[in-house]
Amino acid sequence: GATPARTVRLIGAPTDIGAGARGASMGPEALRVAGIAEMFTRRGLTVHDTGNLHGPNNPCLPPQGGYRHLDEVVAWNQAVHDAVHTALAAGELPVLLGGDHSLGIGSISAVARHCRATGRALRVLWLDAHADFNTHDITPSGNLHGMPVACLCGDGPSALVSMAGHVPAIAASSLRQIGIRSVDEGERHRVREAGLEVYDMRYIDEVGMRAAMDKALAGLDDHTHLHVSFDVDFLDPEIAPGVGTTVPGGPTYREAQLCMEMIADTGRVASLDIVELNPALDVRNRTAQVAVELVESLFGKSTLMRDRG
Ligand code: HAR
Ligand code: MN
Ligand code: MN
Ligand code: MN
Repeated sequence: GATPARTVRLIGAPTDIGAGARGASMGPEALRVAGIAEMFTRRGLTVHDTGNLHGPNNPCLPPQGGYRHLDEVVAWNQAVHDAVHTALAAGELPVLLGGDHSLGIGSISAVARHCRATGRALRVLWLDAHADFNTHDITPSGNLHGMPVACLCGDGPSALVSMAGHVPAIAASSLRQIGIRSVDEGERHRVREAGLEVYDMRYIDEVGMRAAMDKALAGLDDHTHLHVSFDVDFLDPEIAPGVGTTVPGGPTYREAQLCMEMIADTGRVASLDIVELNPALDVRNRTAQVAVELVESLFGKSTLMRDRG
């Protein structure tokens, strides 16, 4: 099967437009300061940093019709979609430096568009404390970073739902959620109804990260495009305090490393989002550094036994 691209394109999207807390807009620069480009170079990849996208400022308004900042979220996601799609069309591996997780709509819509055009299967790994499966009528906040999975699966405002050019952008069956431990009441029913494959913290506690990841990664073939959407609040707040919505009881450093290493072992990672990093809430850029260390494992860094150089 085709090997994923060896050139990484860094795409900064400095916005917190879909979040409740301000500050994820500083994520892209914090990741650069933590050495994300140098890390990819160490992994033997060519890095093409195309700088930051532009979009509307955060007007900090209350929800309207169940959405906060819908027009602005659409504008940012269109910019992300276009940049990610351009990178994929150029044979590069897009790495979205968020920004809040609403940007997963644009990013994964572009991936879905690309997979459809090239006849590839898609698997999306959603690493997150949250299911992000809310809709306008059940959201407790109106924040669109709590709705990207719903939008991608076809439930949401038309401008977001149709961004891939086909609706739904992805089948619910192509998704695996890992690390989930905060699901709102109405959201829980929707997750069950849609039959999402969720490896929540209870499951990981009971069987361990290894068995959970074996299941989440089952059924990939040589042509599967593997997209990783890494919401940094996936991690336990003890190791990742720099996020807007911390939820205790997440994966430890070692569990997260194993998760990333097992994904790397598939050799199929073809696109990545790093989202929800909030430098305003971080301690000396520690969360950014942890994120970079984990992404290094996601791209094949391993300890002695399995090191591939
Ligand atoms: N479930 C809550 C809501 O919809 C909080 C969502 C927080 N989302 C993120 N991304 N931080 O996962 O408002
Ligand atoms: Mn999220
Ligand atoms: Mn989250
Ligand atoms: Mn509705």
